[in-house]
Amino acid sequence: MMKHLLLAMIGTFAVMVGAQSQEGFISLDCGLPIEESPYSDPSTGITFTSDSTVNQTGKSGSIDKELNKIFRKPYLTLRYFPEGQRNCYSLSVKRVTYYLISVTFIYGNYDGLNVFPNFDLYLGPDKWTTIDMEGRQNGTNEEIIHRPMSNSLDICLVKTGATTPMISAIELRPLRDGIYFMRSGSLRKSFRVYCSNTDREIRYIDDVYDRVWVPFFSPSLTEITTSLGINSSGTFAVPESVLKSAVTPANASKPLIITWTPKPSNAEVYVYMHFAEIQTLQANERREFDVVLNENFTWSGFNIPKLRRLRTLYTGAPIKCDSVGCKLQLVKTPNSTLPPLINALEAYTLVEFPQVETSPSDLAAIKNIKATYRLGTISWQGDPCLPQKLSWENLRCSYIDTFTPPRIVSLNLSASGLTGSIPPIIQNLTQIQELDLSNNSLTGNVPAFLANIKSLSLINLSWNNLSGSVPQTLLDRRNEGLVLNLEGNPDLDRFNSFKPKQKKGFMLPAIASAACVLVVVVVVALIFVFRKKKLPSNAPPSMPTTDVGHTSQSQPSFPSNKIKFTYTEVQEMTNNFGRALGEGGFGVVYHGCINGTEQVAVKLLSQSSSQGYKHFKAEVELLMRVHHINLVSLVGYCDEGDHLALIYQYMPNGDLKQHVSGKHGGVVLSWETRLKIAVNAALGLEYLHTGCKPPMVHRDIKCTNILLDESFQAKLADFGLSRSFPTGPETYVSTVVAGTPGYLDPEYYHTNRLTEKSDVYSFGIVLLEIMTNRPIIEQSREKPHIVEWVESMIRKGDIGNIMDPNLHQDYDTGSVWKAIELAMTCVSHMSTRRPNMSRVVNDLKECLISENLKSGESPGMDPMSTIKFGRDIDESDMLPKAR
Ligand SMILES: *[C@@H]1O[C@H](CO)[C@@H](O)[C@H](O)[C@H]1NC(C)=O
Ligand SMILES: *[C@@H]1O[C@H](CO)[C@@H](O)[C@H](O)[C@H]1NC(C)=O
Ligand SMILES: *[C@@H]1O[C@H](CO)[C@@H](O)[C@H](O)[C@H]1NC(C)=O
Ligand SMILES: *[C@@H]1O[C@H](CO)[C@@H](O)[C@H](O)[C@H]1NC(C)=O
Ligand SMILES: *[C@@H]1O[C@H](CO)[C@@H](O)[C@H](O)[C@H]1NC(C)=O
Ligand SMILES: *[C@@H]1O[C@H](CO)[C@@H](O)[C@H](O)[C@H]1NC(C)=O
Ligand SMILES: *[C@@H]1O[C@H](CO)[C@@H](O)[C@H](O)[C@H]1NC(C)=O
Ligand SMILES: *[C@@H]1O[C@H](CO)[C@@H](O)[C@H](O)[C@H]1NC(C)=O
Ligand SMILES: *[C@@H]1O[C@H](CO)[C@@H](O)[C@H](O)[C@H]1NC(C)=O
Ligand SMILES: CC(=O)N[C@H]1CO[C@H](CO)[C@@H](O)[C@@H]1O
Repeated sequence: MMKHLLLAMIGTFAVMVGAQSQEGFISLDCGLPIEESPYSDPSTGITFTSDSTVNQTGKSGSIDKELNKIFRKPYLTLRYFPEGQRNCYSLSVKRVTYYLISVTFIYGNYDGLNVFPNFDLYLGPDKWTTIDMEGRQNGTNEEIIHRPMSNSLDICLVKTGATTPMISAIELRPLRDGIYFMRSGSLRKSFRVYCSNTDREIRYIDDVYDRVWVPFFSPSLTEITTSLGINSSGTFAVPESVLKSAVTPANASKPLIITWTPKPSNAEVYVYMHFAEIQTLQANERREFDVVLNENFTWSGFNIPKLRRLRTLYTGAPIKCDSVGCKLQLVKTPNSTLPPLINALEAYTLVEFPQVETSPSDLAAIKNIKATYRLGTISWQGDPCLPQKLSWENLRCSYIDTFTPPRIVSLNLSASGLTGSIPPIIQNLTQIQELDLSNNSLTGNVPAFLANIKSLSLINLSWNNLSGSVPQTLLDRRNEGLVLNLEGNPDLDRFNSFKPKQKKGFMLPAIASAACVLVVVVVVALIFVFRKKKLPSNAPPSMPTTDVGHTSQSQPSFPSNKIKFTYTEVQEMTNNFGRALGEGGFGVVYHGCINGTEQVAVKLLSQSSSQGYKHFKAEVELLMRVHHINLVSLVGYCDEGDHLALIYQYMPNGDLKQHVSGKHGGVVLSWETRLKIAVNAALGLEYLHTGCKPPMVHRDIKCTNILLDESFQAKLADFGLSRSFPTGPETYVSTVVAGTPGYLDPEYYHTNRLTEKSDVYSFGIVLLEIMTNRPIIEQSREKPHIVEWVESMIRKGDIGNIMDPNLHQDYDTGSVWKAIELAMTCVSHMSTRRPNMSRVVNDLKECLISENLKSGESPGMDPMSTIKFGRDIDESDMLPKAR
């Protein structure tokens, strides 16, 4: 019964061509001479352009003339890449949009060698698949549903052996959000078929997304067709022509079985089954069957409505098939008078692309440098740092983990024939440590901005034609250990001449981290002070934890007295604790005033309990170390006997929770304001995770810990549970799981393994909360936890019901949809599938942009304006269940 499904590239029927828009389509005919571009593909009406319109390397070729009759026009020419290991197409795309990406390879003995190529295909920094064309006379095709995370998408061919990589066509089609919903990852197509005993392939213009539907039939099946219309409206937008035929088992009492082997066999499989009753049933007739997929997914007593209307059943949770393969069985129930039926079927496997691309600012800068100097280096294609083994020549990158963008730390353009002046764009490489531009023909001054790149420890400008004087600021940097080589520049002013420093091998770490070390020293000293004071009392000794700072070679220095207050001063500033603002973790918070003007919030620790003291210490430590506009700042503290108090800047607008729930003045925050607050909070968290060394985890992100100042600028508060976490391969294992129920990362709960991804999870919950304004856990709900509840609503197609009714639908659906998707990705069960905070910040900004554009958009331009997901599935009880 199994049928291997190869994309039929031959003998396609002509499709009527309409003037329907191909908006967002990218259709590249590789190797097509530029003068023949663009043209309209006779078989589909799709406009193809030559790949010369996007910049790339390689040479063009044509398949054997003998084969010209069999293949479609876009596949007659190709581009091959005899030079370099990696060659890329860099395509402009809309970020965070789902694309159907299809690449086609037809060898056609273009080189007369009759050797089928074998190479790797990459999508951005990650490997997509291996293209092995051995024996593929009819060529091969790969298709994936993928969401690019930046505005540029690299499709790269990587030479892995003796053969030369080649490609015939690249096609990208933007999809409406919500058709193929994934919390993370991309869907690689196994097959997409419609059940019909023909050889006609259906695609654009029948399918507005240009999905290619190939016919599927077998002698063990019976085909039924209809000439009547079918209502195929709904999320999946399956073309009516696809639904006009269906199959049933040839022997009506046997089940209908479809099997296939996913690649790899242990891949997570996603299946979409499309059903429409196309026979006219009598009153006493009934078609009902069980849908079973490898025993993991079962839908019992499925019946298609008698109306000719599309119904789609899909695997909500991924399924794994066993080594034998996937087996879909449609089994007639005893009550059914008719055999099972199916019209169309799609199967995908999940591919994870976990690697985060090189930092966008570094990427923009290096691309600019490449263009400025017209660097033709063949290796300078695709992502500069990734994959590591293919990183660009002449530069080095730093890598932390797969979800932290790599940074460029060294650029060596020695003897690269550079002319002109040193471009200011170098400043944008903010983490560069070594810059070697020696032995070129650079002219002009030595720019002063080089002194501002704090990370630089080596600058080699020797053997150029630089002139003028050397900026004093740059010369001064040598005192900090900067190695500066300027020899061999005859016109360089010798007035403030430099002496090449002999001090070799001494290099200070970047200033930023030096400052951090200093602060850590201060903190260590502070802890020391606290300990000394606390130990004699009966408070349990709370040892300074080793996970905060470990360097202390210099003299301990004490925090400035300005921030230390006496208990009497605290009493005074709070008017003897006259006005309580609320209860925070481990203590009551009072309103206060310093010098009669500066308003403050004073947290008085209830008891000198071990927990309270630990909390106090952790918070002081953190707030002394870190400063960021989106973190609440510490004005001072009091540590006098048993009196412990923390004094913060006052946040007049209270916490986010009050605002979302309308308990703060009853004013409903608009969706735009909520998004802005989310962006601010995300920036604060991003700073803790990446801007601070060692990185910190907040551990208690929730709406009540996001405070708002007078202009609704959000700041994170309550760092009592915060911890720094190691960046190495080992993760911090905490003995006590702390945090707030509902917000707590389930993975952390089970493993006690602390990473910044736990904060990402909690942040996802915050996002859901500000969208829905519903309790995180509500036992009376069918799905008590908010994540499951939202998921069930998405499946029901009920976006309106997800959002806070107080918003009165005054929001851009596209913006909301992106935010929901982002939140759901943040709350992925597996921490590796959650985005990092930099990505969260970017995505939220994206949501904000589309929300801001809301008023200005023209109707029909917004692909999401009519979104209703899962509309084919009427009832929630239609949801597939995993068994
Ligand atoms: C190529 O396609 C033709 C026509 O469909 C078919 O007869 C032939 O078997 C195919 N060749 C291979 C190697 O699949
Ligand atoms: C198709 O079904 C949808 C409901 O799913 C309905 O709104 C629409 O009017 C129907 N179209 C036709 C032509 O019957
Ligand atoms: C149909 O299947 C049933 C059950 O497997 C079998 O008894 C019957 O002989 C089959 N009929 C035909 C025509 O093959
Ligand atoms: C699915 O079922 C197969 C047996 O058919 C089992 O081996 C496999 O572990 C199951 N996978 C999941 C994800 O439930
Ligand atoms: C099957 O039909 C019988 C009798 O009509 C009925 O009692 C029973 O509930 C039906 N079963 C299902 C699953 O619909
Ligand atoms: C370089 O950095 C500046 C300031 O951050 C920014 O405005 C500019 O757009 C950047 N240039 C490029 C090419 O990214
Ligand atoms: C840069 O490359 C040249 C040769 O390619 C090498 O001699 C030089 O040491 C390199 N510079 C640095 C800073 O590594
Ligand atoms: C400079 O580069 C040239 C080749 O471009 C090389 O022959 C020469 O030795 C280099 N000089 C120095 C000082 O590295
Ligand atoms: C600077 O470049 C020159 C020429 O390439 C080289 O001879 C010299 O060793 C380099 N100096 C340093 C400090 O890398
Ligand atoms: C479209 C585009 O960017 N084309 C450029 C490709 O690169 C050559 C030089 O290698 C330029 O001349 C083209 O303008």
